[in-house]
Amino acid sequence: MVFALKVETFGWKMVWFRAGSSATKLAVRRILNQGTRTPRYLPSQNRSFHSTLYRPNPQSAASAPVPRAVPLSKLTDSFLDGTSSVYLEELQRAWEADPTSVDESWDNFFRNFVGQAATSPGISGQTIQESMRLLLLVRAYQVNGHMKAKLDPLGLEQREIPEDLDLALYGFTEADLDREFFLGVWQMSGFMSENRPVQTLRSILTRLQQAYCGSIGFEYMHIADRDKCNWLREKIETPTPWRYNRERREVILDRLAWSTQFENFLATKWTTAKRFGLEGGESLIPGMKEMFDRAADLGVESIVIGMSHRGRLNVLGNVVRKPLRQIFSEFSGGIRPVDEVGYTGTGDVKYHLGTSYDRPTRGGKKIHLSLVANPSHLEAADSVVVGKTRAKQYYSKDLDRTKNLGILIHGDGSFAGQGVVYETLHLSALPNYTTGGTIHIVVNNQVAFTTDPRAGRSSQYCTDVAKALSAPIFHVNGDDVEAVVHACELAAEWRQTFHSDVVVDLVCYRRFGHNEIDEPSFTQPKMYKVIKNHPSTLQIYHKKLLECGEISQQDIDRIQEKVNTILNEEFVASKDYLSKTRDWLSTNWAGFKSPEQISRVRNTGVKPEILKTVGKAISSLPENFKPHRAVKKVYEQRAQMIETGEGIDWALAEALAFATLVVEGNHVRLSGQDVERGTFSHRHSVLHDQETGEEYCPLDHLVMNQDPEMFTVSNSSLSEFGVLGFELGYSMESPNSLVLWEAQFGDFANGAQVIFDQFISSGEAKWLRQTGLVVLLPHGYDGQGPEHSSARLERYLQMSDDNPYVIPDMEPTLRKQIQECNWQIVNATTPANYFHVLRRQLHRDFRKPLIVMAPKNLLRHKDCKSNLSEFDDVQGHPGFDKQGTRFKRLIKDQNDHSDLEEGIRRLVLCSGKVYYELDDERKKVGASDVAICRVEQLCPFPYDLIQRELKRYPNAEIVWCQEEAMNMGAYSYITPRLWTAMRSLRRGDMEDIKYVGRGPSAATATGFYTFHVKEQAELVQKAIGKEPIS
Ligand SMILES: Cc1ncc(C[n+]2csc(CCOP(=O)(O)OP(=O)(O)O)c2C)c(N)n1
Ligand SMILES: [Mg+2]
Repeated sequence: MVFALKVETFGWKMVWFRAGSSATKLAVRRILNQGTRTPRYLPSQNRSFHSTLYRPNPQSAASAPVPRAVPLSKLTDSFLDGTSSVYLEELQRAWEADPTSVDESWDNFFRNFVGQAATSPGISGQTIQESMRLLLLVRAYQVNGHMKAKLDPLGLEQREIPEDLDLALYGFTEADLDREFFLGVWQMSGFMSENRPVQTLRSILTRLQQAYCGSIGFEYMHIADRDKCNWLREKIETPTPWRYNRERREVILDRLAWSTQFENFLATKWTTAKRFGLEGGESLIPGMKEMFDRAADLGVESIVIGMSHRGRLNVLGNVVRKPLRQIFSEFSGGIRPVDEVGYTGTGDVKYHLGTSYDRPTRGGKKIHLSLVANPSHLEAADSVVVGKTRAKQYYSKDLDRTKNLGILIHGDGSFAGQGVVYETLHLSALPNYTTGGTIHIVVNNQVAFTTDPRAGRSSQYCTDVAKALSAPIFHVNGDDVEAVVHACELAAEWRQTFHSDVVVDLVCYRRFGHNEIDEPSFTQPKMYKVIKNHPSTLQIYHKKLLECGEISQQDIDRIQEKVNTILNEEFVASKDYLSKTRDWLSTNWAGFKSPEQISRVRNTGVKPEILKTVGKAISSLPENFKPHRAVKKVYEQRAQMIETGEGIDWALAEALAFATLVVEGNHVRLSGQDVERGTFSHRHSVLHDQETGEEYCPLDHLVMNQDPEMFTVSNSSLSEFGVLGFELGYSMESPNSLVLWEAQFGDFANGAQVIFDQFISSGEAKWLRQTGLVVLLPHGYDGQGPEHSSARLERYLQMSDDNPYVIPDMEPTLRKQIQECNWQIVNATTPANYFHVLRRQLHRDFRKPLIVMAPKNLLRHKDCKSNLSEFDDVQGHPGFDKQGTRFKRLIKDQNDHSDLEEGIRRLVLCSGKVYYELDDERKKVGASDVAICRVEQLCPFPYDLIQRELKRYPNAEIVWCQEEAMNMGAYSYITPRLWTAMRSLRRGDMEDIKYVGRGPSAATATGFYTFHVKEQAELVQKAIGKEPIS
């Protein structure tokens, strides 16, 4: 009999492969694969087939093994290798000797398959082929049931239903529907669970359809983890369909009414205003609110939300609870905020603004909600939200990441189309970037502006990108508000259970045009014909509730009236509403100065003894640690530099800046591609033991019991847009941190251009949110070709908002120049100056982004060294000038010039590493009548120091020298400002500014090294040479 079973099974398999479609073959292959991939998640004793636990049987404990049921998928998988048949034989022999010695499900199995008397008359005659087919049928629903789900509220979707959902494919007919089948499978949940092994085919099919083909389409079988799939099956394949009670339904109704009436109200009061309404997708609001309530029940205390235009005002008003009167007031003309300090920035359109609020939840808890401000650029705020969430987790010591949650609302077009979605998703499981899962909701209105999905994406669903991350995806019909709520709750539960991303694809429609004054029928005539006659989600829900008799027309009217009354009251109150900038500032930033309030310039020098102590800590390694030979040498040299106080190089200066900030209690975080070692092998902030591979980061060992995250340096994923956005979001959460992002080479930063243009350069002006983010952009012409030379300094300078024709108050006690400017751009040339500019970021009462043209060859340049005395705050030391030790915005000539040098024939102003080449040339030709000054801070322009130098050299020809092409570098930025500085001293006109540098060029640099050397030599010679510059 055992032999017969084996042959039969094998025979089935042959038949199957002959008859099976490619889809079913794929399913079989998946089953087999899953069988081999998942064991690493199983408890160890269950890993192998042969180690199945036996149930002790008092009578036959010694003789017969007591097996547990074996997953049938495993049986199909391993029947071919013979080992399982041995096991089965054993099992069958044990069962024949004593049917109670095996697990109940096996008892059932053998009763049926070996033709013994069945306990249930209906099961008799079930063949092994039928079992297998039934399993595949269930499996097919799990995999592809969503293809048959009723997702489109408009009923326009034309999807081909996969043939593997067809009963006939499995050889079943009508006649089989009332037969009972055995289905119990070990370590499976839901339908295949061993807890409900026997069911009629009809009931299996009905429940499969209800579970997988109703208003929610579940996509999760791409997840390799068996436990996660089982968890979902447990929730999906419930014995009876889920249902909300009357009380819950009333809450859902109320929330849907708010969502719907809010849009209606705006539509009637401001008929021609653009608001990017939610009509057609109103169930988003009850969905989000119920999701938040569930999340709060499960421990979430704070939620950071990111979303674009669609439904944003509705979310702001109804979910985040921005005062309705404020929203209405902004609609009526966007009154500029006024408050005691008066700074207003430029403001932004109403559907970009953010806000935050503490909201009571259904369960009686409070949850903090913040909606981040965002630009028009779809999806650009994704990683900003995630970064902010991660920062919240750090500051609130949310170690298991269950208290702070990030939620992103997407559009269907943008989710599928924008690359930053993928870049953000890929941060989700990285140790230094994970937030324990983001919940994504796609407001899938099946159109993007005027573009249909078939023209807008190549994937079946707009959410397919998330499958790469093994995120479950719940597609849900937006017209079934209860299904939306259910999917949203499930998403919250998933996130709190598995700490990973999950997607709710809310399939809805857009009742009007892209915005309210747009005509959709130009491009989607058929769709809009259907929409015209389609009842609203609220009307559909009213009907459903009235039909089931749970809610009366009076209840409905009461809710409607209440909502309308409040909307009207708020509208009246909006007329007198005066917005305050306070509404925009978050609590962590209390006490920080707006550009209106002066923040005193502070010293950034550090006490010598602290420098020595931290210097030692960051240059020593544990005794038994075995670094790479070359790295060991680097560390020995660093220790030597600290010891002698001489020759401190760039990397050590940076480490000293980080270390001193950390010991002062600040959080420091540096991220970017390969930043741990440093692209140029100079940083070595994380060392690797050459024998054990163990890592050691000296900056993690500065203070006793240092929180390992207090100093974070982390290689990032190979993304600019995603990672820079993340760090920006991170930096905005708290001012007490130095957050840095480093580009591998400066020009790669243009992959993150949106973050520079839309956020870093203009975020404060638009949204009154400060950030002290530091961006390190390796820059400098050293012959490596067009793609590795330029960080495109000109672009950052061009976006600077300091007025080129107005000199602001430069008096040290009154100077607010940096506060008033949108960002700072520096090209420091000494390690000490780099140290001070980093420290300056935190040693002030405001925060301002800092763009650093970071060096490459200066990292090892013999002259690019500083002494420790330039880092300290000791009077009389070289770094200490009249105001103490600070970042030098301009470094004057190093030739010990007096206050008046009438014999200097030329003043060469430059910035960055070309200085060292100019200085070399000057030494070479003995041009002591040439002065060279370094503009270390390009933006805002150091008018005071430039004028000081102009006065020092009254007879000098004024030259701007740069190594970049004329249409690049700082030239265009410098010229009008230098002229303004000269003009007020009557030192000449625009044409008196002489240019030395490369000519205009399309590419940033030559690809030929020899040509580079020639060009470089020529420009340096010209700048120093005797010939007047034309
Ligand atoms: C990066 C970017 N490109 C283009 C646009 C212009 N734009 C605004 S809305 C929109 C369509 C968005 O479609 P979808 O993501 O489906 O959102 P919906 O408006 O349908 O809610 C486009 C192309 C934009 N805002 N951002
Ligand atoms: Mg859309």
